[in-house]
Amino acid sequence: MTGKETSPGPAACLLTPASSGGIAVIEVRGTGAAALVNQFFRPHRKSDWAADPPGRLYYGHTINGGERIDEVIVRRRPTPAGGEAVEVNCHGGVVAAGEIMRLFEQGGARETSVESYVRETGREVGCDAVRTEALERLPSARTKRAARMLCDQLNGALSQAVARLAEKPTSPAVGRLLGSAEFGTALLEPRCVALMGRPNVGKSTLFNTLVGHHRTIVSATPGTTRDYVDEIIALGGYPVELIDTAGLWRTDGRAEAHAVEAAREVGRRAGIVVLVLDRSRPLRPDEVRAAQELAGRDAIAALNKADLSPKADPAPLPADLPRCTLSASTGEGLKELESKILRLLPQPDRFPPGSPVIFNGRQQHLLERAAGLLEAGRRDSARDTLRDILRPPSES
Ligand SMILES: Nc1nc2c(ncn2[C@@H]2O[C@H](COP(=O)(O)OP(=O)(O)O)[C@@H](O)[C@H]2O)c(=O)[nH]1
Ligand SMILES: [Mg+2]
Repeated sequence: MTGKETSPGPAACLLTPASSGGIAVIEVRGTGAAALVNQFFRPHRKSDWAADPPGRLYYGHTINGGERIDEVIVRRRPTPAGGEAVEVNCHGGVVAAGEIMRLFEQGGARETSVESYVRETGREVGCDAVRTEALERLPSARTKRAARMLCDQLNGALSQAVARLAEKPTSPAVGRLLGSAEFGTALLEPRCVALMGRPNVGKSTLFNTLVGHHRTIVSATPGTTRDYVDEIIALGGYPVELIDTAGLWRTDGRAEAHAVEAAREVGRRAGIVVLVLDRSRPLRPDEVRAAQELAGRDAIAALNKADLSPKADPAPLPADLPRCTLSASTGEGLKELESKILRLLPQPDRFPPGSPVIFNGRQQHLLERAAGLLEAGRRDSARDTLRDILRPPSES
């Protein structure tokens, strides 16, 4: 954002996604919004729509010179701050809405993103910073639980908790609130879960079963899926980025060394590693080495192909590496793997609906700073810092 957001002239925002759909909504707002739309709108019945009181709907067409562009319904929207806003409902899809956006830009409107539109709306209705951030983040929530958490914060759960803290700041209370940051982050930033293992152990099959539809190529020929494939799935209310690490595991002469390297590499990149093993064959030394490399980390050994008769002896696997047995083909044992993964994520029952939750780095950073100030006995500065969490974003 530049510091010149308050520049005069209306801004146009496509509020609906630029993809196929029944209708699209464009809002033009700021001084001169109605006059701008008026250049491109012919109401069906002759009216002085731009001068009428706001709130009424006008049916007509958008026009470019003499040419009709689309059939639209236009409404002037009353804004809380007494500003000007015009909503244009046109046909959906990328073409109609795109053409109208271009017309408005030719007429002098600035194009704004949905994010800055939402931010401005928050400011307009007098939201504090935290509630505005919740409003901004809500459209990109990936799971129901994430959306509900953000709705709670939009309704003031975190704002009230922070305001109470600013009145009476104590280290334990600040610490408790900080404890919610891990939950907030896990709901909004997908944790990576990487499936690793030798070719042909069933990584892609497991990936597809978990994703619930077939995006990767499943093949009986080892090493067919070379590309790194990922997909966001919802697991127990958390968004999780599932990664199929096909191709990372080399099986040439230095297989064991490569397995260790691969485990390290995947471990660095992924939050959680699922080491997939084929239970219908004896374990190989490189698999045991990879398992040892992963012990003590956020990792799980998944003994796959449980529908076939077992040939693998799991004894050499490290005792502290959680393990489960499953069949990616039949889905048997999948729930157990999922619950093992969920055990590595924050426990949601600590945050029942309505709980205040820290959900971004800015809030966490300021809360940590307040904690530090309290430790140092600087209570007044801690109060100011806590109030900063709620301070509406400046015109920056
Ligand atoms: N019987 C059985 N076959 C499986 C299972 N999981 C995968 N496979 C088969 O094992 C072969 C290799 O699977 P794939 O997912 O491509 O392994 P990747 O190389 O690790 O990605 C394919 O023929 C799969 O159908 C399972 O749980 N049971
Ligand atoms: Mg594969």
